[in-house]
Amino acid sequence: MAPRTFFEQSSPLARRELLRTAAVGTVLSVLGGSYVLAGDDPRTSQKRPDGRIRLPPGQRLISALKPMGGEQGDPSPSNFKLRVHGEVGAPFELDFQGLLALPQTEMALDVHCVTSWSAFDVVWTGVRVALLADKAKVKPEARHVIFEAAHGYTANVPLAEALAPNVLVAHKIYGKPLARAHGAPVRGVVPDLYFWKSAKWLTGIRFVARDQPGYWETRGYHNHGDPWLEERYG
Ligand SMILES: Nc1nc2c(c(=O)[nH]1)N[C@H]1C(S)=C(S)[C@@H](COP(=O)(O)O)O[C@H]1N2
Ligand SMILES: [Mo]
Repeated sequence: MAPRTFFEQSSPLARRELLRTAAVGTVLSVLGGSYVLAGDDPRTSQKRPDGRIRLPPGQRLISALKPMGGEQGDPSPSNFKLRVHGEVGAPFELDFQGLLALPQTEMALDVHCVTSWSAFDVVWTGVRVALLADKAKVKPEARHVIFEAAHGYTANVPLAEALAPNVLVAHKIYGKPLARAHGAPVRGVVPDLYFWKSAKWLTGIRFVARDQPGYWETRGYHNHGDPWLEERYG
């Protein structure tokens, strides 16, 4: 028999007591039956390859990205230009066709918004920032990457973290072009930092020697933004 939820048959007081004492994913034995805590998704307590628990502390899982706003850029692929520049030996510019002509990566990645929602297995398609860095011949002086977006929005990421294989310049989500609200035509995706680091309406990738706190980092948010360390506020 499939386990029923404890909530289907418990009083509000019992629920409260239970929630106070039971951890996420707890399987309960009640009157001989077995019950899984309602609202829990077993994926939240999985271990990642890096050993961390999949759902960072203080986050709750939702089923899809929430559009979080921001000053939108031009969504038209034909007007798109991406500058790859800064501390590099071979700066270049890509138009949308140029981006598509590079080797593409498709990955299911979890994202974590500082407002406390997370979404699992969001499928992105795009080009690795590491590949753009190689192509631009990043100089040894470079230590940080500034993701540049429409209307002056920026987000800073340490170089080593920006070169991780799951950091993308993405143009598709679940195999379809990005919606305008989610950054069309192209956005950054930096899944292991809070989602404000994933700049929508991307216009540039700039490699810099000295760190340069970006839009939210200069407005009270943490300079780094690691969800597992709850680096929410600066
Ligand atoms: N250009 C730009 N990028 C941005 C933002 C923004 O305001 N402007 N907001 C950030 C924040 S705070 C979050 S949580 C995510 C939200 O992305 P979504 O709207 O696709 O969920 O985008 C990030 N990227
Ligand atoms: Mo956010």
